Amino acid sequence: MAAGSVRYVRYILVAFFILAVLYFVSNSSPVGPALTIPTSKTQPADKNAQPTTKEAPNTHKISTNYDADKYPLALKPGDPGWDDLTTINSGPRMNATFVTLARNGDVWEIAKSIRQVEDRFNRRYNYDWVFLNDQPFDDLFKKVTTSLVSGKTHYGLIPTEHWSFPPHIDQEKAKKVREDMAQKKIIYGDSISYRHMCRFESGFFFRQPLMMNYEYYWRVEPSIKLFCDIHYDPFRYMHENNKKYSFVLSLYEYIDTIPTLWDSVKKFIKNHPEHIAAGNSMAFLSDDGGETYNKCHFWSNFEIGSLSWLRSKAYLDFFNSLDQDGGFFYERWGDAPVHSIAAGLMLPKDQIHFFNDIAYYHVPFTHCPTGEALRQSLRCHCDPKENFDWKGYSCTARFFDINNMEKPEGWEQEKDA
Ligand SMILES: Nc1nc2c(ncn2[C@@H]2O[C@H](COP(=O)(O)OP(=O)(O)OP(=O)(O)O)[C@@H](O)[C@H]2O)c(=O)[nH]1
Ligand SMILES: [Mg+2]
Repeated sequence: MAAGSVRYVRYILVAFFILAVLYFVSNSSPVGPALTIPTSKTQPADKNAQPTTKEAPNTHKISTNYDADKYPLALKPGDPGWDDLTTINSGPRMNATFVTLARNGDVWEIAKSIRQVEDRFNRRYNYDWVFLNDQPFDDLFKKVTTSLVSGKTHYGLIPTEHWSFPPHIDQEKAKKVREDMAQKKIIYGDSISYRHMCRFESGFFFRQPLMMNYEYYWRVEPSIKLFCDIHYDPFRYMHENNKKYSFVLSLYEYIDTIPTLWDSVKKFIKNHPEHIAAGNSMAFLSDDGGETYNKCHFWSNFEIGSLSWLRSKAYLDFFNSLDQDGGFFYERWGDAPVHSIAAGLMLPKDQIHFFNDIAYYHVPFTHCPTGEALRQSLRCHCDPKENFDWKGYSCTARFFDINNMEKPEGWEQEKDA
């Protein structure tokens, strides 16, 4: 071969090598340093990320700059695209992920949840799924979940600082509380790990490195059920309607787990009036203008929400203030009232959404959409008698009332007998 041709071939090989490196870099998982908000797309690798076992190519571009009219959301029967539940959705994708906190032993229960989420929604959208654990995930967990998720899967190990007692907690006092709660037979009252879980879900899941580059999350727990088809992308609904938090079930909290939570909240309101939103949902949380808590909260085992809201100064100030007061350990504060009170006070009312058409079960409550025609058009398999929305122990009617929303036809027949 002539010297000129050899040089030519060498140029081609070098160009090919550069292209291969660029391709590899642009397709690697989004990771970032713990506890920092990303400022650029290129970030150091996450030391706690476990190797991803599948990198399914997401063929649909994540975009916030799209023509929504070109890809209408199929919100109700008859809308364009309503009848298409088989092809991959051609619309844009949000920067969003499913997220699950689980133990290795939860593998078969989370497998059931994933199967339902995929069958009813994600097989047409292929969103990613982040799994988080305080112990390393084992191969079985990774293999089973990766085989079920249609998008990319990522596995993260939670750092000890996010799953342990902060230094200001008095261990003796916390131990005594657990013993007292065990005597009173308060559910999970004697559990340390449950408390770490609640504190983690309240203050840390959204700033794990694997979560940092996402904008929206959808929380999924083991053993949940989805009863109806989901005909549109709820992440897009959140984005296009400027929603920051959403729920499907709401109820009253067990007061023995949060006796002083509202005192801490009032202290926060006093110290940080700048974080309290105009037009908030105080009326959902309190019947006396904020003096006392009525215990209403959104059930956080299902959530679709904005990660940047949770990472905002307002939310972090709120979490840090509660954490400092110690109620995650001196009582048994749950992440559900913590998220709910934060959303209720620091978001304007219209940024909280009730997903009526996402039918859901987590033991022991069911959200089954009211109205036979709706249930049939969504091909639901839930028993409407099980619907919790309008029962006496649900707070959903209150949510409708404070937002001047009309309750669906037939709701009165679903009240307590
Ligand atoms: N890695 C890890 N995950 C946990 C631990 N405890 C709970 N979780 C997860 O945290 C979430 C909430 O825990 P659950 O035990 O479901 O709590 P719950 O929903 O209040 O109670 P249940 O009625 O038992 O479902 C689930 O996704 C669990 O898999 C733990 O110690 N380690
Ligand atoms: Mg659960």
